[in-house]
Amino acid sequence: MAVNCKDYDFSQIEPHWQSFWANDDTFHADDVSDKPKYYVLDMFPYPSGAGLHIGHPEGYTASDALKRFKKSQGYNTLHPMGWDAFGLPTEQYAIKTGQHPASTTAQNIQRFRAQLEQLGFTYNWDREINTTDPHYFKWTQWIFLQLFKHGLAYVDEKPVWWCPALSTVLANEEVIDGKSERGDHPVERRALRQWVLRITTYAEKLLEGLDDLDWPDSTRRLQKNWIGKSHGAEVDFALEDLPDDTLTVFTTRPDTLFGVTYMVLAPEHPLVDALVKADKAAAIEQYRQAAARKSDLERAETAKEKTGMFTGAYAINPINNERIPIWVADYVLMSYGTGAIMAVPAHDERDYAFAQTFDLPIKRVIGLKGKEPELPFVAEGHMLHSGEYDHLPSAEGKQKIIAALQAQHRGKATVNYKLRDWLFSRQRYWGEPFPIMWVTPEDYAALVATDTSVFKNLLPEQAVTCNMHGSPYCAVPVPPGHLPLPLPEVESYQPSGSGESPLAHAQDWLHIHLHIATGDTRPANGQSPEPGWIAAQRETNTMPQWAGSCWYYLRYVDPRNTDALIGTAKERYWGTPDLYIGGAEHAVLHLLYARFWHRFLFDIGVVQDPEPFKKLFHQGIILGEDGEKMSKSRGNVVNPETIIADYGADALRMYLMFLGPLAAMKPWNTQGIEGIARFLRKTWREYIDTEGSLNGKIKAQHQDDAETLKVLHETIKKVTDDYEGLQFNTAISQMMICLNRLAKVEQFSRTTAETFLQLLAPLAPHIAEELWQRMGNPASIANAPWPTHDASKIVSDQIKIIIQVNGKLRGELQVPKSISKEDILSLAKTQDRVASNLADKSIVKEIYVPGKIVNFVVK
Ligand code: ANZ
Repeated sequence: MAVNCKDYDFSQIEPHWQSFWANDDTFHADDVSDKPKYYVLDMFPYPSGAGLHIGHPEGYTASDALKRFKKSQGYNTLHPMGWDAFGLPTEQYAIKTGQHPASTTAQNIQRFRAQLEQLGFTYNWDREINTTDPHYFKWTQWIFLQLFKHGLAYVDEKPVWWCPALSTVLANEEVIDGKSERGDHPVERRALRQWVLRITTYAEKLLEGLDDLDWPDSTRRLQKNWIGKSHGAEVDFALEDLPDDTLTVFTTRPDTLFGVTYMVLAPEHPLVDALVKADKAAAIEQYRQAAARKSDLERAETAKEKTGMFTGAYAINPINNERIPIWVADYVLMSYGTGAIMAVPAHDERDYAFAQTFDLPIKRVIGLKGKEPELPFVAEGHMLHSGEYDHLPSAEGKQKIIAALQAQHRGKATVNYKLRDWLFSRQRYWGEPFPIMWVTPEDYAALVATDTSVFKNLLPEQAVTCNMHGSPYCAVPVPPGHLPLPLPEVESYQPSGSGESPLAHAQDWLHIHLHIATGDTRPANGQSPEPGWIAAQRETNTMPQWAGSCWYYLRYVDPRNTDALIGTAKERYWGTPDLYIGGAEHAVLHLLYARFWHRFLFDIGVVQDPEPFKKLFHQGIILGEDGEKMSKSRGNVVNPETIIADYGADALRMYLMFLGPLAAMKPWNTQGIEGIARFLRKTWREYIDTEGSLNGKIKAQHQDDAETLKVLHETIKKVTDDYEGLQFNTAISQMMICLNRLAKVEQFSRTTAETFLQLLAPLAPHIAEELWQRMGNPASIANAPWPTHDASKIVSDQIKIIIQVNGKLRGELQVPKSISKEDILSLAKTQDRVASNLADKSIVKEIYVPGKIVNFVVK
């Protein structure tokens, strides 16, 4: 049923077709099929209270268009949507209003979903997921338990931001310039018990895997730098006062060993206490405490003024036995390499700045082809003032020095990664609870010794342990049969004053008795456990928001499976997404974490491919009309709902794709959307007359003229290629050319009319569907097979000309058939290889065989 309107009334047409697609389930994805599959994935949104912003429909229009296009090409398509719904703003709203985060989340999701439907996005809503739904996070918890069992999860004391005034842990984004965002109170670093995932075990695989991915180069480069593989050496320095100890440093430049003028230990380095002279101990302790209040990021900043203190102790340079003073300074991080460096101020920027601040000697040991470039000189060059190594290229010297040190057992070649293990816990309410219980080492031993225990195959080879209130505890997993472990109800979403998460308020949930054989639990109620039961305390940390988004694309394939994360047959059919579209702000962490989990799931046999996202595309940021970032304070925010009300969803969709290349950053332009709206109204008029009937121009039996057919087939070809390559703006330009042709001729054929609608449908599906129906075709237009172009209709008026000099091939040119002899000859002379062959020669004759060859005869 079409809509009854004479003019292009999108406010009637669009809702009509949106409910048609939903009721008809037009875009249903079959679980398995004989058809080839096409899975296009959007980065799922955080359902914030603010609703959709204009950046959402940009990427989502591209993916929706691609899905519609691929369906017409005969694919079984999957285009799902869900909600990355755990998150800080929802928790803060809960703290402020007392409203349960789950109900806020549900409201926000409803609003988001309605907004997405208004845009004509036909997601596979029967596969919708929500990371905060216990049916979903059961499997997030399950993956964590696999990581735990395989020794990839451990507990460590790690520094977090702590605000004494608010007595709470703060996230990085809640700390601004060393003050709490809320209340502007000072914050400090404080070590808390945290879960950590051993992503570093996967560093090499994550690096190697990048090579085969069809990703933007910049994103691959960012991942590579984040993993940060450095080739270098560990060098052992003897200590003047501690003959039994050595000071080992990591350096990427062993070739600068002769230029070392001081050493630096990180303030946390274990040798500091032993090395520091008594008269300096108090001052160094104070320095150390100040350093503890800074984050690694802050300490590593090159621009920061350098601070440090001399310990009074000396090391011995293994290459020349020089005495080197040892300093403590916070620009050296305990978390990288060995936590100690040999400083070469002549060839390292930070060492140079430090040496200048503290007036330490600077010794040049690398030069450039006999020259002495300005210091610090950090590039490679030739070695100077380096004894027997003088004049060697630094790369060669590096290898020779490593070999020499190795021979004397004073060093060895090593590789270091910047990548750190992943701090995987938060002291928050609104996150996945860890499916972990803590028991005493004695009870753990009893559990391990019980053959009939449900825990038998769930424990890591080495127990995961931690200290709580001064006593040791061992981690026991919640058995998979008892998952999901839901969040407890709490009275306050405020963190506990001791830095534990709000989960610590739920006393009945926290203190339990655990049945050794079955894994059953019940509240401890202050009682001692009965025989067969042991006392346990639940983990109160929750997982970070990253957890749920690490694997969601797998769950869409099999969202209601209660027995497995994903069923094997479905996984074999759907594999991983064929295309992933989302913002470049996720270029590092989300993509790296997801790749880590996916590779792990591959290693334990859950998935068939080692990489989750073979093809990735980032949509560009849309700026305000003033060319600035959209922001409430600037008042330049474009609200999708207003645009839809004024122009319709089709106009918004098309305009978002017409703004410029999808990947480009581009400003919004209100005049531009007017242009698109005109194009849609003009399309309507070519098909529907002012009475609301089919336009008499469209004739079933009409034979289109050659020019019309040429434009049409060019359009089929261009639009098909452009959709495939996500070049929607140029596809639209071509459709405009095609429409102009249709408007110009007196009549055009029904086939042409239908083909044009099919090309338009992926981007402007409502109007295309409406006109398709009014032409008497059954909905949906998406079910009609995609048109293919007829090459013979596109007779090119370009010809290829061969260019010769003295009969030898020197180039070729694509030119219009009608080109004049003068033009082709002068154009030919500008070709690189032609010009070089004409240089210093005189032309005797210029021959042009029209449409074929230019030949210059020279001597
Ligand atoms: C001597 C040297 C001379 C260095 C020179 C550089 C240039 P990447 O490439 O990032 O791996 N370094 C080592 N451990 C450190 C730590 N824990 N904190 C701060 N700096 C550390 O950098 C490795 C270089 O960073 C190492 O090589 C070391 O300085 C420094 F002309 O050693 B180099």
